[in-house]
Amino acid sequence: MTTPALLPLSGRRIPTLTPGVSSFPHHRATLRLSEKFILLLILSAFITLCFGAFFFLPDSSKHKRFDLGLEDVLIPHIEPGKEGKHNAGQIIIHGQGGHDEHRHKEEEESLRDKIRADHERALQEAKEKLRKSKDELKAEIQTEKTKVAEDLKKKDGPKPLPPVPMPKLVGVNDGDPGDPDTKEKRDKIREMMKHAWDSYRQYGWGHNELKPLAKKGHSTNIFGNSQMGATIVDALDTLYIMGLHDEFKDGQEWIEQNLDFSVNAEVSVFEVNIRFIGGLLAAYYLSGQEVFKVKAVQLAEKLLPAFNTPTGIPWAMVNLKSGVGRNWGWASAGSSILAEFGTLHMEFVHLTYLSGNPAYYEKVRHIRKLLAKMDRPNGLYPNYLNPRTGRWGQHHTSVGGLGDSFYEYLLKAWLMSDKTDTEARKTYDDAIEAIERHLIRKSNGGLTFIGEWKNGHLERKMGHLTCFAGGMFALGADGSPDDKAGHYLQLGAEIAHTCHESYDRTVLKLGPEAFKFDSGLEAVAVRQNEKYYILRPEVIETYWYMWRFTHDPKYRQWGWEATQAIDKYCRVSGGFSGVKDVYSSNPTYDDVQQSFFLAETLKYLYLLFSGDDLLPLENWVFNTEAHPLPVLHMANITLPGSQNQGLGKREGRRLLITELGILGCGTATDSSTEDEEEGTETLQTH
Ligand code: DMJ
Repeated sequence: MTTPALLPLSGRRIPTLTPGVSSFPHHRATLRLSEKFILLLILSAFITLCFGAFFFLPDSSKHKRFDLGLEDVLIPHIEPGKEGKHNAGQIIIHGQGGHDEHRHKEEEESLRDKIRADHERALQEAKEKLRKSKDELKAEIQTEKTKVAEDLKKKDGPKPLPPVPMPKLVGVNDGDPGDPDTKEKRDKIREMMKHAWDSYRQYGWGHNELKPLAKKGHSTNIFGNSQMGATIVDALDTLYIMGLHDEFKDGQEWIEQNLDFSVNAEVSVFEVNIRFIGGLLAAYYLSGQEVFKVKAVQLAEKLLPAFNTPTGIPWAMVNLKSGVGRNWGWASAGSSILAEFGTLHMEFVHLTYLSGNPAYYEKVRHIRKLLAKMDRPNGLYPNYLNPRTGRWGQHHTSVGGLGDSFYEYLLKAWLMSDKTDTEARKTYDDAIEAIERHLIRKSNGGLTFIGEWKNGHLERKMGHLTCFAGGMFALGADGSPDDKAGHYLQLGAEIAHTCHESYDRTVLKLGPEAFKFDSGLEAVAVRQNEKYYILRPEVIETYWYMWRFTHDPKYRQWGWEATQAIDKYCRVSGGFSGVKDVYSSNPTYDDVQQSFFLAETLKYLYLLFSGDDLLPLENWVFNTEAHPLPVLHMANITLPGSQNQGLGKREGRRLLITELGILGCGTATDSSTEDEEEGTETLQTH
């Protein structure tokens, strides 16, 4: 029996206690009003509760989910055999759709394996890190930092380059030679340029180079697996000075629309610098088109991570996307190459000048300072330097491959600075003095040659590449110490003569890659793999410099011989090709039209048959890929707002130097940093 405990006391009747009789009446006909109200309240509360339960309590599937272990809910499901391919973050809930126990276990096992493998990999990486030297770790961290900084910069969008005073540009076109015969020859060279360009345009457009026989694009490992139109960039300034304006425009358009450096390609820092940055800078100065300057600076930024080594000597190669650098596998003991890290100065000074970013100049200045502190065996610079230890590799010295343009850039740094960079001039003079003492000899037949120094022994062999040195000696004659200008001009003439002999003693009248002065041999190649000619410019380059300094007609005559030989033996319907044996009357082709054929060989030939007013040497310095860069004469520069107008040459120069901290002269900002000092501590001198 239920006790009506809920009834209010006021409603209870106290029954009389009569034994055997019920205390309460069995029924009552009606409820009181207050009782009715309370009952209604209870009923409505009950109904509300039921509704609430229906809508708000979790359904059964949710209950099921809560029943699963935490691991099942939070760890993404990895289907066996599909590791690494599943959608990142996609969560598959176990326990649904009837997964059986076996599958569940397999998945757990696969997860554990993955976690184990991850741990092992992390452990391995940690061990490798520990094995690396402090300096290498520092360099790696620096690379990462640079990358993060670059990514941040990218988010803000590219910063516009600051306006800088433009050097007054002298002699950028025409150069009419005057007499009709020379003009005809010059026209022929222009026609050859057009054939080379048109063929590339038709069959190799956008590729780095051209295969003129296969009639398709070509590339080599110096450009990685990129398709960066090396021929277009390398050829631009030649097109410009030859007045091939439509072709120049076509090239410019391709660059505007297609030249992109965010590519996953491992490229040669040296080659990209001399061909691309040099080519773009020259195109900018000649044409005034901003796009070339912007692209040059963008590309240069991509090269900077190559300098993140323990010593600051750059790697030979860098991946343009990741910024990871390394050296050529063939180089002595992991070394960087003298002619590569020593051939950046001219372009990097201009990059700082045009971008206002001191980083470029600091990098090359650091290299120079580091080299200045090192001992040099017999006063010579070995071709190999280890960027980790700062020690020389093998003691090989060459004025040809691996060494050549290092010496060239010392002289040209001085010339480009309007002869104020006297440190560069002194370094050049000392180096050439040691080279003359140890490497330059006369053959039995009276030919002056430059041999190769290998561990204290002179190899009596000269490379085609070494032939550029005739022009370099002539260019450096003025300003040489002890009034030796005549001597150096003479030395230039002797080298030009020897190199001409190397051409003249072949069947095709084209020079071999290397030639000997030994065992009765004079200026001829011996080994089969030294008999090729790949459209190289160095001999013609020397003819041109000798022509400019002497106006001896034999240089034009020799240049014309070479032009005819190239046109006769290297020209094919799809362009120009190198030949494999210059001693064979029936040579085979190598099927490559090198980009330097358009940048250098044809440009030097064209200049040889032009007047001296085209790109005068007082105003222009040619980089090692024949890209002309202006001398930074302050007298010729008008600053915007004309702060320095009316200033004398000296004051004007001081202003430029102080503003930019460049040109390595006494008044320049000293950019040496603590890092630099640290870097040199690791050096071992011999
Ligand atoms: C060019 O790329 C440059 O002249 C470089 O300095 C070495 N030689 C090649 C052409 O022979």
